[in-house]
Amino acid sequence: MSLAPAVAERLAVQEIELPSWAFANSGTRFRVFGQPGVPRTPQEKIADAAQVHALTGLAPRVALHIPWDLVDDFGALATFAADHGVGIGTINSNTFQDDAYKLGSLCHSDPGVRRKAIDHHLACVDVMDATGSTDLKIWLADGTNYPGQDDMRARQDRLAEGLAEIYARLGEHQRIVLEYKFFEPAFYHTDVPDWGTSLVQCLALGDRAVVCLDTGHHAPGTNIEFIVMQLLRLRKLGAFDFNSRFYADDDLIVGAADPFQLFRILLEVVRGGGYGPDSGVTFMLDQCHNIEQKIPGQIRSVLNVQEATAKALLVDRAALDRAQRDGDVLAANGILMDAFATDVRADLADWRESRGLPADPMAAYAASGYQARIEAERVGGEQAGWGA
Ligand code: LRH
Ligand code: MN
Ligand code: MN
Repeated sequence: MSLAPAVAERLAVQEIELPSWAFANSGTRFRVFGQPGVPRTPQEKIADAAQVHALTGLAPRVALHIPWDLVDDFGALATFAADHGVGIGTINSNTFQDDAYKLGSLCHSDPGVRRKAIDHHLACVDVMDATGSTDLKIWLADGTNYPGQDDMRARQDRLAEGLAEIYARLGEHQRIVLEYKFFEPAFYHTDVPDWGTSLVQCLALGDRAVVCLDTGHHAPGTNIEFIVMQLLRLRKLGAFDFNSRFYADDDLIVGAADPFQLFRILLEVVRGGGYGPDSGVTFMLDQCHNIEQKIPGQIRSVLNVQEATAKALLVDRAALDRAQRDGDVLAANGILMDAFATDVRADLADWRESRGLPADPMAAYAASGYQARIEAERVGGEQAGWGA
């Protein structure tokens, strides 16, 4: 059996951005674990990400986090990336690692702190201008730990005001993607805790403000594919941060904890027109590889997304529509499960080979000698920023 031409064709347009921070040292709240050969500079992170793309054909862009990836000349960094066969993707702002932001950033009660946070985002747009990036991803650690600590309503108003100033600075082809997260690091309330809040803030801004859905940012049992459906229906889903979780914001390998959930999410993505380069939906990984090797961890991750996508594309839509119209519950469910249970791995290996890629990218990386080379060449790799 081989992949149907229609499926193969659609898989060929898949693009998944890699986060630069996935390649650097990371860990938990309790310990950052160093690994030999990790990148010391943004350039080395990009070089590692380029390996993932070279072996899978799936990851043509690298997302940056500012200031983790600060360089003097971002234009030169974009050229460096292009020389390595990749581009610069989403620019992620960071207002969670500065003492000034202890009580918040865009939502802080002190106008001076809000000014600093807004200016940081304006500087991120300068980076986008230099790199050609189109998306400014905003995730805020803002929130409170204790009831009464601050005025939730005033914080929401300050947020709207700050976002409006940042939005006004965007170029015509640039967007804000506003990420939500239900808790952590704040535990009583979070200022952008859910897709509804993100949506409401984005609607107030305009067409070029859209929601980012990080798959790890929901309470256990949340029907994430329903959120995907609703945001696509409203044309307000802008991006995914893919990862997987067992308990909280685990940042584990996408598709590792719950491949069925990933399949269901991708099914709604395909159903709702969120798949492909012109859909307006950016696929990105947001992961850390604390105990496993980083480059193979990223290779496995993009392959997991590809595999789940292939299965989602396999669903017999016409048969499903018929079963749904007929109210045939078991037939409809069976059609989905047939697609999910299909083992597409051999077909995907053939498909890769037909495109001049290694059939088994994990094995190809292990055989490439790249890991031994970076371990010998690089000493003193840097942290992603976690626990720094
Ligand atoms: C927050 C988050 C957000 C950050 C990233 C490093 O938990 O998901 O996207 O920018 O982690
Ligand atoms: Mn995220
Ligand atoms: Mn997260």
